[in-house]
Amino acid sequence: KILVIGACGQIGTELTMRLRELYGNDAVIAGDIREGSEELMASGPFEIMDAMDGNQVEDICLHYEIEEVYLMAAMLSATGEKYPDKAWKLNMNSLFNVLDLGKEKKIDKIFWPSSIAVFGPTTPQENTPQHTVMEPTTVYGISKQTGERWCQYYHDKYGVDVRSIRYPGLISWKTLPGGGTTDYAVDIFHKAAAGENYECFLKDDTQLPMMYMEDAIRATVEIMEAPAEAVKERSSYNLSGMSFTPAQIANAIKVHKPAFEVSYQPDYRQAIADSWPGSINDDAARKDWQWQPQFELETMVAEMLKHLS
Ligand code: VAH
Repeated sequence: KILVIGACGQIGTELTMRLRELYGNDAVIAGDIREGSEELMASGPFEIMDAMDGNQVEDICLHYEIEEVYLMAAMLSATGEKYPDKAWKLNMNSLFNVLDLGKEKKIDKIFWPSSIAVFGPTTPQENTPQHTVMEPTTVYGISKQTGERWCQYYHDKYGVDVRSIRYPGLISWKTLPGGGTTDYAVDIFHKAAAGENYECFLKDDTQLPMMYMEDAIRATVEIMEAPAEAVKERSSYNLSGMSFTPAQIANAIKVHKPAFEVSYQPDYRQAIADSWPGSINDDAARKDWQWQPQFELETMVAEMLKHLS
């Protein structure tokens, strides 16, 4: 049995649906602090739960005889800067709750998402390597960097089979993102599809690593289905789909929506975006578990506008 914690989030929603397609609706328990989409709630077992409550997480795992946990609950970069203590508590306490179940052999396998937010202003910004300087400047980035160190420690010291991916910005249409700096790349499609213009909170030349959700979900399943000995990086894997700037995605949308206009009003999220790399080297994922992205900018834009229009 599988438990997805944070099943109602931007990644969690689509991940839960995919896992249910693969392993059966009743094999995948969805858990979150609040209920999710009608489609998600109708598709299989659901538990209202607090990822920070270790007793509740353990009770649910024992009750449903959970073998694998995908811990998708977190407070993201932008909101984390508004509520630093809450972001740290949610992102770290939830991780220890799940890692400890692995250490106690109550569950067999864990997926935990990291992020390109682990990189900072002193990290090489182009084609950022798997192993490099990481001095993150956001609470979210610090929590992800620390979380990676703990995943490595629990794997090396207690044999916990925890696997992780440093997601770039993720673009999807099924579930709205919450509190991310890369969320502009989702908001822009909702405006374009509605025939409205978009005021972007980042500068037009802010290049960021991005990925279409379809690729991110497939990567998550692929790393979890890989043989344990293939997963050599037990902190977290760099993963890259594409890189683009707001101007580039705006132009790609204009091909479909010629009247669409974007204005640029950078806010506090500009400094967060400036601290992150522009592009990522994911050779390790390609070598160790045969990662291969399938969506690039034009394909993604067509997909997003098709589903949102
Ligand atoms: C955020 N979408 O913006 C998340 C992600 C790399 C960005 O971690 O915070």
